[in-house]
Amino acid sequence: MSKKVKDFGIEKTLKNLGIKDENKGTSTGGKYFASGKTIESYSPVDGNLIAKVKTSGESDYDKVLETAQNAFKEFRLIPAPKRGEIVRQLGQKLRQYKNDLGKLVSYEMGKSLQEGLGEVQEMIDICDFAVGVSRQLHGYTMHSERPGHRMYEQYHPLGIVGIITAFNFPVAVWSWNTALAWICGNVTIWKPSEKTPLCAVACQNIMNEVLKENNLPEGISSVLVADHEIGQKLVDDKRVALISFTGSTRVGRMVSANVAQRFGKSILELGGNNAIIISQDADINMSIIGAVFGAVGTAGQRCTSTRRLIIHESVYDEVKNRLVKAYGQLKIGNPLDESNHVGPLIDTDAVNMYQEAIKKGKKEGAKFIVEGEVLKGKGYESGCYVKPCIAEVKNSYEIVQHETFAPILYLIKYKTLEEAIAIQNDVPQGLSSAIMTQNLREAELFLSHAGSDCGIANVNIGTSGAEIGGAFGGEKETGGGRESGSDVWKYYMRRQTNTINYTASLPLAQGIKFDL
Ligand code: UN1
Repeated sequence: MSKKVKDFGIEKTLKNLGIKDENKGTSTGGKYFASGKTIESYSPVDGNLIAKVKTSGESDYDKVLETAQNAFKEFRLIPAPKRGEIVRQLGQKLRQYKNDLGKLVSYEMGKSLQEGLGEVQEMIDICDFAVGVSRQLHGYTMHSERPGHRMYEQYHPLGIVGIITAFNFPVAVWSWNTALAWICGNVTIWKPSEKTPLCAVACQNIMNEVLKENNLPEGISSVLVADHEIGQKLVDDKRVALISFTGSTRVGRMVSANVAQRFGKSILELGGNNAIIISQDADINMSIIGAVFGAVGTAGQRCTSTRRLIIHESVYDEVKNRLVKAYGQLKIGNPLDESNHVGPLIDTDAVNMYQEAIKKGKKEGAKFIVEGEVLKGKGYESGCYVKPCIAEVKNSYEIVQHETFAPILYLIKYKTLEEAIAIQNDVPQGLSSAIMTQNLREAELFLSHAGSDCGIANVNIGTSGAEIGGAFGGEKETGGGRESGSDVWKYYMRRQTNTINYTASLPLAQGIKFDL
């Protein structure tokens, strides 16, 4: 461990979270399994090996599934508000571990410490939210068309919920799914990204404390640190009622087809290609902050990252010049050092993709006004640090139509708002979108049926940083799923319609006569 990282107290953080040099990556909350290969987690911050994790093998998989199945039989009988109490306790533990977990997120994934802490805050928020929802799993009561009949609907748990998450939000996305899945009476099996296994081990250690303190059966919350083959088994497994998948559109397309093939349910949270429209009536100061944070926050690796700025021709040069100036002031370096704005990309594969995208963009005609570069030298030894860059492009370029998980920002000029909205919508993805304007007519048009086609549409806010209280997700190639707030809990339950006849006769619906 380098001296620099010692200064940030990583060793203590790992200890507090129960991370050892070698960890067993699969746990049902009681037993640990580790018959698979060993993976090593290197930090993109300094390139150092943080710890090793033994993954689960084929034989572990069935044991985990069986344990989860058994746990479900018990867990579904616990009243929903009591299940909420368990989620409340998880939220309390997360408050206790917030600093450590936030720091581990920052060190293993590379996002800034502030964003790492923000991610843990999202976990705490969703726990609080889910506790409230645990007393509000409401269904409707309808009036029957038949006399002496009562009709209503109720929601029942699904069973096992499989959660497959990406490296960029290595803890929050698990909690969005798990907190809701549990209050709904489901048990969960989490397959985290192989790029951030220690974050998953830490969450599981925290969860295990809650399970133990409440004498709950093992199998309510399992984690499977495993390769994509085991992930595929989970996707194909009939015992898994719902797969919540967060990741690329390419993989999501396969997951969606495979789960549909067996009539399972899925929640898909796939790629975004998010734009901010900056109108002639925008507050330019606010627009610059929103755009820069959206583009370079998490080094451009959020699915909500701002990839495109669609700027009115009358303010185009001003916005462009101020962006160039702002990018000149960005400090790139160790994300645990709070004076830095931008940390590393997740690994050198991501760096290669960043370079490829720049090359491709240039070939298509992109004019770079802030050049990209892979940073070398002191503090950049991991090889994962890149310079955020800006290019003037046409929306039709193939590279602009594609989501590159890196801090590359594209500028596009527009004349009329209708044209800007058409450009904003003219990509295969439909996650997040925003308009910066102080003009009510523009704002409302953007939010109308003729406006943004995305799952998230903001006014005077950037594209990233959604609160957990709203339903999170997007349309088109983003997959159509919704996670976290609002009435998303309904995805985690099956709806049942009940009709009860409390008379001594049996009238048929639709007035059908059938006498014996
Ligand atoms: C993601 O990038 O996968 O809205 C999730 C945001 C965060 C979540 C992003 N609350 O940027």
